[in-house]
Amino acid sequence: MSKETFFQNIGTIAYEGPRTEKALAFRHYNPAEVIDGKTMKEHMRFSIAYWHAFRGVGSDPFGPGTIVRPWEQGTDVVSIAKKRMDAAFEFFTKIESPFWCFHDRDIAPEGATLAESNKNLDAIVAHAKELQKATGVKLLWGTANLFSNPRFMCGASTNPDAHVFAYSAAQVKKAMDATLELGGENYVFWGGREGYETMLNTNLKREQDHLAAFMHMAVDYAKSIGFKGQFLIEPKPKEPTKHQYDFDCATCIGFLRTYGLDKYFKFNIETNHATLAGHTFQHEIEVAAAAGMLGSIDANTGDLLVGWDTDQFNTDVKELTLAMVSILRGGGLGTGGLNFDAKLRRPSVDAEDLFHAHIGGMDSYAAAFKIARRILAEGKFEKFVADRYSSYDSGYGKDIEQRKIGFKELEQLVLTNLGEPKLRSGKQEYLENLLNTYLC
Ligand code: XUL
Ligand code: CO
Repeated sequence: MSKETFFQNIGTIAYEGPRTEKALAFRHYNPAEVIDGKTMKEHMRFSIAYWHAFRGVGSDPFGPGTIVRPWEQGTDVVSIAKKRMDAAFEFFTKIESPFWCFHDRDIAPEGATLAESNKNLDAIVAHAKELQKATGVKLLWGTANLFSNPRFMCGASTNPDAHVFAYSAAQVKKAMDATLELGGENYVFWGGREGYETMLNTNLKREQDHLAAFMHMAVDYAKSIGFKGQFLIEPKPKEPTKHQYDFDCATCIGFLRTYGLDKYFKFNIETNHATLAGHTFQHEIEVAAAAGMLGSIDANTGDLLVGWDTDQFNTDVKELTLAMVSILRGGGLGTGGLNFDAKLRRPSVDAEDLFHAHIGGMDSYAAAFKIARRILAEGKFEKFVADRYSSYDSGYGKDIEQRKIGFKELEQLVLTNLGEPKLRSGKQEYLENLLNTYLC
């Protein structure tokens, strides 16, 4: 790593325990703590999102950026990008994050031509490779930005112009090369502007066919270069377009199965995208897990009172506990991780705020992880749910599950034997109180 340090007054964040008065310390995330033969660092698989942590400047539709970083100085854009990356790896190391994630255009400046952009990316990827080697920080996933440049104003692979499709393919090819070069464990597809505003100018069926063709090309290309990482789709229901094609996990499962793509993909579930779709975070995790497609998490949250993607750090231990219960019950995240796709609020202009933000997110997830493990180990909710469905464990219930019985037999059973079902309480309030006994 470069000798210059960028966060001079801040050292490596240490675990100080839940009662510490120190603000720049972990209370629950103890990276070295071993649980079931794995360190907390290995269990949590935290990742820092380059675009927010190192490209976010606090701009919003009403005003420009507020956040000024000392490493953003100079005239040569590639040199600035390298310096920025030095600062980023210093941060990843000090915050004890084992992983990071990027979009191609976050890490390297876009050039005047695709060839120039590719050259810039090559230079920065080489630099990132050295920094990864020096620090041990690994790449969770890479992706391509197919939404910022005006050429993508009507989508990338769903663009009505085949020229834009071709450009998008070329860009994703290069981003996959970069991800492979950096040992990325996954590759993410977020639908960017893959959606539409009005049917007056849109052929929905053709656009969806084109999206599928693009995904098949990506699968073929990954095979051809020997990329073994997991492909992940990141659903989002709206924003920037009114109708995004990758609305939620259920919609994406339908799409992937329709086009014979399901065996190649899992999901990268983002909390704020789940809530924009009118779901809870836990719901999306359960839908993905039920399909065997739980892949990774973009860890953030929205604001209950705001209807867009505010990408905030999530410190709601109750919500995260429910999510962790579903993640652990679903078999964990495999090659995925917990990526902080979250940004500082506009007035959070100090470098220190970047630490406070990630400490809060990491500690909340770590606390949730520990509580969820206790909940599952004690098995009270699992037992309740198992009892609730126990009528399907034997007799005609089992026959229903095994599809050995039909309407006629069931009608006969009700008429001659079963009669009127007895009402059984769902006990929601009791269970909510039980959940609170783990939280406070
Ligand atoms: C956008 C979003 C993206 C993806 C990666 O809402 O979440 O940053 O995570 O393209
Ligand atoms: Co995201």
